[in-house]
Amino acid sequence: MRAGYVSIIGRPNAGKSTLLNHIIGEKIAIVSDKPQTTRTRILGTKNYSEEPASPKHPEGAKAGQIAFVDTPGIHRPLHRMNVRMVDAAVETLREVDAVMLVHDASSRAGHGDEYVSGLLTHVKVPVVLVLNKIDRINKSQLLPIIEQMRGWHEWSDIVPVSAQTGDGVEHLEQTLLAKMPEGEALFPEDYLTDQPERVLVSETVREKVLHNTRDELPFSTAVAIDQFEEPDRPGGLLRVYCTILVETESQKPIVIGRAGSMIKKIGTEARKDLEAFFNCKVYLDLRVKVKPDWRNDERALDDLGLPKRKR
Ligand SMILES: Nc1nc2c(ncn2[C@@H]2O[C@H](COP(=O)(O)OP(=O)(O)OP(=O)(O)O)[C@@H](O)[C@H]2O)c(=O)[nH]1
Ligand SMILES: [Mg+2]
Repeated sequence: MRAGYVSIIGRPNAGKSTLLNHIIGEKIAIVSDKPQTTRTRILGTKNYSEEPASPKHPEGAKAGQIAFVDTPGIHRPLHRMNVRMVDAAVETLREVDAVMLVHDASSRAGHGDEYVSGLLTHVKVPVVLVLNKIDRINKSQLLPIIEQMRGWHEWSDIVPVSAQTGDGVEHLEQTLLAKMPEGEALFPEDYLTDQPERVLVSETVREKVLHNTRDELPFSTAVAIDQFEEPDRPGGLLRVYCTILVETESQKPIVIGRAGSMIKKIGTEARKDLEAFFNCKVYLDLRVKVKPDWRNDERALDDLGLPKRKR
C-alpha cells in the first residue's frame, strides 16, 4: 500500500478547509466566508481500499492512507498571531510527500497567488495545482487561469474541483495517492484527526462568532476553553465553559447583542453542531472578555494553542 502526508496550502478563503472536510467526510476544520479562518495546522486522515477498474474508477483504485494537513491561508501578517499562522503553513512544505496548492478559480489570480507559488521554488515533492470552486464558473473560464498559472511552478498536475459539491475530488485523491511513498499506514485505521475534543469545541464556537459578525470582529476574536467536563455516564451531558476574547470594550456589546440575543444565538448554533458531532447532549456556557491586543501577546497566543515558530 501507499501512505504519506499531503499539505493543503493557498491563500485565505480558497476553500482549503472545505476541501479537507469533504475528503475526510467529517467537519474537523471550521469554515467561513471571512479570510483567515484557519489559524493552526489541522490533520485529518483517510484510508483507501483497493478497487478493481470500474466505470467509477477506470484505472482502479489503490490501497493506502493519506494524512492531509490543512493550513492557515498565506497572507501578509500584521500581527504576531498572523506570523505564527503563516509559518505554520509554510513549515509543512518541508515535511510532506506532496502538496496541494488550492486556488479559488472564481477569482482572478493576482500577486498574492504568485507569492504563494514562489514559496514552492525549493519544494522537491510533487505539487498539485487545485482549481477550486468550479461550481461557480463556466468551464471556458478555466483555460485562461490555467494559462496564467501554468508558468508559476512546475505543477505535477492541474486538477479542477468543487470542494462544495465534491466534483473532481475523488480524482484528486487518487492522483495524490499515486504519489505517496510505498509503506504501511501512518495512523491506525480509525484515527480521524489530531484535533483534541476541546479544540473542536472552541473552534465551533469561533465559527459561529465568524458567521454572525463582520468587519474587524472576526479577526479579533479567539475562544478559550475554561473548563471541559466529559459526560460521567452514557447519555450524560458534556459541559463546556468558554471565554470569547475580543480586543476592545466596544466589541463586547456586539458579541453579547441586545439583551444577550447575539451570544445566545452563537451558543445555540454551536451547541447544535456539537451535539451532532459528539452524539451527546451539550451544555455550553459562554462569556466575553476584553483582552487588549491579544494578537500581539506571545503568552496569550501560547495559551490559545497557536503553534510557535520552529526556527
Ligand atoms: N461555491 C463554492 N464555495 C466554496 C467552495 N469551497 C469553499 N467554498 C466557500 O469558500 C469560503 C471559504 O472556505 P474555507 O474552506 O473556509 O477556505 P480556507 O481556504 O480554508 O480559508 P482560510 O482558513 O481563511 O485560509 C466559504 O464560504 C466556503 O463555503 C466551492 O467549491 N464552491
Ligand atoms: Mg481554512
